[in-house]
Order: sequence, then C-alpha cells, then structure tokens
Amino acid sequence: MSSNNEKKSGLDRPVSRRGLLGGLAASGGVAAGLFAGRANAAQPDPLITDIQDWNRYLGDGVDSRPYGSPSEFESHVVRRDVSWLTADATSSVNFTPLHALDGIITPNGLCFERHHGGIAEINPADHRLMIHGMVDKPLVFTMQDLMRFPRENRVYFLECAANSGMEWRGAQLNGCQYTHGMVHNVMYTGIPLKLLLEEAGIKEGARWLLPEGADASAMTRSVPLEKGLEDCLVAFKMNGEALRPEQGYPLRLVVPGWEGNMWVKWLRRIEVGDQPWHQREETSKYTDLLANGKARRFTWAMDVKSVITNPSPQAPIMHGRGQTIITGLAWSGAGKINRVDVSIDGGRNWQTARLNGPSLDKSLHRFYYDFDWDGSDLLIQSRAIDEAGFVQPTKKELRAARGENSIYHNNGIQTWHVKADGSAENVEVS
Ligand SMILES: Nc1nc2c(c(=O)[nH]1)N[C@H]1C(S)=C(S)[C@@H](COP(=O)(O)O)O[C@H]1N2
Ligand SMILES: [Mo]
Repeated sequence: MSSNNEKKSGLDRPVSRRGLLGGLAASGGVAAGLFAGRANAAQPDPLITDIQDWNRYLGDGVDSRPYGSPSEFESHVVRRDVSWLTADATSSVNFTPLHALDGIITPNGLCFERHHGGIAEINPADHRLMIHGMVDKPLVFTMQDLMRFPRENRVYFLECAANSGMEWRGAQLNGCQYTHGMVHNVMYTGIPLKLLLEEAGIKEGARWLLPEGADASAMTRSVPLEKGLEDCLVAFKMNGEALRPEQGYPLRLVVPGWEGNMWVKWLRRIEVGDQPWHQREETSKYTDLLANGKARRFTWAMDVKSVITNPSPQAPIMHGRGQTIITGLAWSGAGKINRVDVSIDGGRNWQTARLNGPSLDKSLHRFYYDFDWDGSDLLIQSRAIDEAGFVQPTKKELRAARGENSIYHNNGIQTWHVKADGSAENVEVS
C-alpha cells in the first residue's frame, strides 16, 4: 500500500482555542444554501428518469466471485501507512480506516497490522503449540489436537499501546485512521487458555507465562499467570473465518483489554515460570518514560479512550448545514463503556451521546450525537467514561501526569476543527 500521509510541519504547536473561536463569526455561514434538497431542483434527474445500464443488462453470475470483496466504489477504504513511520517493508505498521467504518466490528481485511518481522506464512498442518516449564507434563498440540477442546466466541478490541503515540507532543497526523487506527475489534473463536494450562498441569509456585511467536521476530512477552487463567483465549478464527496471515494464522493469543503487543501472533510456545523474563518488548519497548526519568513498566491495561470518526479530516461533512450526525468509537481495558460525552465547542459544554449496538466487555462501543449544524466552525471532541469510573483525560491532564517522553498509552481527548466548508483538521485546544 502506498503511503499517503506526510508529516505536517508546523502542527507541533498547539492551536489556541481563543484563536480558533475568534475566527468563528467571520467564517461562519460560507456553506449556506450550497446543498439545497434535490427535490426542489428545476431540472429532472436522469438518475430517476432514465433507465441505467445496471437496470437494463444482466449482472455477473454467482460463479464470478467465489470469495467476495467490496464494491469497486469502496476501493479507497483500505489500510494505510505513514511513510515516515515505516522503516522498511517487514518492520512495519498500518492503520484501520476507522473513518470509513460504522458499527463495532472491524472487517478482517481492514484490521490494522503491526509486525516486527513480517508476516509468517504457516501451513496449519506444520504448526505446533508447546506448553512447558513449570508444568506436570509438557505438551505439544497440533491444530487438530486443539479442535478437541471446548471453544468460545468473544468480541474484543486490540489496541497497540503506541496508538496515538505520534500525538504525545501535539496535533500531528490529519485523520483518525492515523491518530487512532491502531485498534481493531473482532469476534474471536478460541480455546480458553486455562483449559490448555490445566491439561499440562500448573506446578505450585508458577506465576508467569511467556508466550512466543513462530514468526521471524519470535516475539515474547511475560504475562501474569492470573490473567492467563482469567480470560485469555488461544484463537484460531476471527469474525467466523480463519485468522488472516497478518493476524497470526493459524493461532494467536488473545489478551482482553491489554496492550496489543501481548497478543502474540503465530503462537507456538508458552513457557510457565515463577518470574517475569524481562524481554525486549517489556524493557526497552512498551515501558513509559516519565518526565522525572523514571519509567512505568508492565502497563498492561489499555486506558479508557474514544475518538470521533465522522466528521474527521479524512471524512468531511459533505451535506452542508442542518441535521448532522457526529459518530465515533469508545473503549476501555477496564470493561464496558458507561457513557460518552460530545462537545462541539472545544470542551466548554458537553452533551451525552447515544451509545448504540451491543455493549460488550473490553470491546469497541459505537456512539452517535445528532445535532443541527448552523454551518459555523466547530471544535468537536468526545470523552468516554467506563464502568470502572475512569474518565478519559484532556491532553493537558495527561501530560501533567506523564510528561511528554512516552509514545505509549496516549488516551487524551482528541479535537477536530470542523470548518464552514465541512472540512476537518487535527488541532489541540489549550
Ligand atoms: N509473533 C508476533 N506477535 C505479535 C507481533 C509480532 O510482531 N509478532 N506484534 C505485536 C504488536 S506490537 C501488536 S500491536 C499486535 C498487532 O496485532 P494485529 O497485527 O492483529 O493488529 O500484535 C502483537 N503480536
Ligand atoms: Mo504494538
């Protein structure tokens, strides 16, 4: 996929709210009357009065698409990367096009990808999962062995801890795909890890797990045994079909609510031990350097967060003033989302948004806020509150607590500046 977002120079500096609001009166009203309803048009609409080709000629038969893909008119809805972020083709990341989706489920072909050693292509017949270390009997499972274990279906978000990481020091990337697109939400079919661990028999004194991937990066992370027994899954299906190669085919670990990095893909080994291993991904990476030079470590749970997906820089308002819908996503590693508030004036006033769709534990939640847009400039924001009572902080509050050194765990409130012509831009209010 070609890169299509460049670093925006000059946006490192926060835009002051005073400055933006000062400009509101002057620019408001430019879009007036641009989008009068078609029903009033003087000319007859040929799309109504003429018979179109698709109405006249037979279409393709059922044999033409044995595995379906989206309409050609949706070809712009793809994962995209940021050129200056991606070092080379194999150590890379791309982003979910959140602005083009609705509901809560991420389609398989649009789930963002993050891999440290490229995509491992594994024939499931050649795949093995080993459980060893502090267990009564070390075991090796084939994929067929795993099919004998009771399985469960659960929907969870996966968010990379570095999601929004480029925004720690100021508004930078123009689009929620880039600022928030390192998240996806999928229904997994998998075996509770607890069942596999019990099959091997956990020895007394065991406290930690070390899952390892079969890819070239052989990714490892220390996971507390308690979490493994509580709700982790060894998954082989996503949204009903086999995992995609990008997502760890044929087997991945699901660690609900916790950093994406712990969700080891191409899962081939789980070691059981009595202390953490202090691997690369939990020491030099995925630790949060504070202003005082100390670092937070083992920051596993993803914090309460939300973002407005429409309108946003890649998805301007196209229909002009009047009845307008703001929509977005909210999630929390602590559980369900209780409430989402929306502001259209940069956080001075807040209204409660309407949550819609299933409200599931550690899953994305969809919210809508319907309002009458008068065509004036807006500073739109969303603020999520989860069932544990955590409230999404402003960026100012976040920086006061954590400084600006980190790239991980940025859950600050996002602002889009919507202009009179319906376009939107990434800004910060101060
Ligand atoms: N084996 C292996 N597992 C891995 C990775 C990897 O490079 N190799 N990347 C991790 C990171 S950093 C993240 S954020 C998630 C990304 O999952 P996704 O590609 O399904 O979005 O997988 C994690 N699991
Ligand atoms: Mo990640």
